[in-house]
Amino acid sequence: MSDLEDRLREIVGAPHVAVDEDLKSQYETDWTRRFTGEARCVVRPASTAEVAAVVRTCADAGVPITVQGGNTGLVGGAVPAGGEVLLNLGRLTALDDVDVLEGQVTAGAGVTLEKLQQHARPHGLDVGVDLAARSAATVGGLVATNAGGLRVVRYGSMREQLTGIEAVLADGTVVSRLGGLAKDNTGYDLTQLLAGSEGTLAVITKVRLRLVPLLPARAVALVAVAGVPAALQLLAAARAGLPSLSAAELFLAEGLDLVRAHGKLAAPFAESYPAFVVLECSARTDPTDELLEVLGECPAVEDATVASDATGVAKLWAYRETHTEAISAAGLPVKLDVSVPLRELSGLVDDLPGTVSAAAPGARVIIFGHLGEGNLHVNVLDAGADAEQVSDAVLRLVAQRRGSISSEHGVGRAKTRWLSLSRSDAEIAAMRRIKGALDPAGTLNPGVLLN
Ligand code: 2HG
Ligand code: ZN
Repeated sequence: MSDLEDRLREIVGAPHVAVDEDLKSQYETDWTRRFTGEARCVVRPASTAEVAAVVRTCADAGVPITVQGGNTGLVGGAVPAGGEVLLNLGRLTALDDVDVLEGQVTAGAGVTLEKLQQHARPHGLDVGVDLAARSAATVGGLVATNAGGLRVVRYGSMREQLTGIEAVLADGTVVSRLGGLAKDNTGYDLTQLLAGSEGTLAVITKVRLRLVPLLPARAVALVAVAGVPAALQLLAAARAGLPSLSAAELFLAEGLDLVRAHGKLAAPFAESYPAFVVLECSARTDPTDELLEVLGECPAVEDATVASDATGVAKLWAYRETHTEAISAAGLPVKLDVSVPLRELSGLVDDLPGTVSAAAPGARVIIFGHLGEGNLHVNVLDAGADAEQVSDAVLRLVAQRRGSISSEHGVGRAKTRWLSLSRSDAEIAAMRRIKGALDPAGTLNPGVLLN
């Protein structure tokens, strides 16, 4: 092997540099199986100092780097295009004690969301972000992609949880801002700049996160509604009437059929309905009564089933949370994560099937997502060779309705072509200048976000 691999072995130890295909392959394909590329080697450092040395060594050699956390992304942002050093941060698992006074914690980039939740909860605190990939998704990746998930309606996305960051710049310099000051107006906010930068500006090695009070009492309603307008009517009632509202999710009849077949789940209602909303309330004391009151008064509710015990809650969530795996088991979907203003949501859902079948005759569309943010996960199965046309048609439709071509999954490699549908030329030019200033040689995640 070449000098570069030898130097990387000196930095992280030989067992943590993989060059053989059978050792590299698990890192080279993303969760969707759609995005894959060959890494020159996979390097797994265990500390910030090791990351800095790896980045500096690659920069000196002029070799690009692909940065990877838990590899649960869905837009090809953490897998190589071909020839990069794949920098996997899964060994950065340092986890500081929970700072109960500040209500914050500092975690290494490789700590999984689930591990962080388990760490915070015994202190009566919790992580504001939660999502189905919690057991594998790492906090570094969640911050780098500004992940959203199931509780954005209450606590915002990952950037809202962030109070500080430690990162390695493209030349190997370490910037560290982990003091977690609640107020700190001392110039450009590098922490927030790196949130959602998808590994293109720096390698995030540690994050400092604000925690939220642990709310152990949960009540979940699965509500059958007549369609998206009714779902929105219920959302408005829930926002106004439920101070404990912690999630408002949407799925449709086609998705329900798929998850039921995949997970062998019972029908939630005796009759069939076109659309379903999951409402979750979380509080210190059982919020079931306030949830039932809102459901009882809202004319949009066709039928509802409510649970507040852990098993019942998990059963209801399964109808929504297992969409991704059920779709993946049915084929290789085109995954489009989009959002539109809530007033445009119903029109978009109406237009999607026609738009998709015009682009890919015979394709199936499964639509679900985060109702509170107008965030739809448009999954298209059986698009075959027409995948690119489907993406183009759907993303243009979203742009016409003043929406975003990437709501919470990022741009990755999947959507660079369409960035101008959501960002003006002036914005993209400013983004390129930021990229040029922080990574002048373009070695960090080339081809991701900006092409
Ligand atoms: C979710 O909300 C995730 O479950 C995955 O963002 C979405 O599979 C998808 O398209
Ligand atoms: Zn989602």
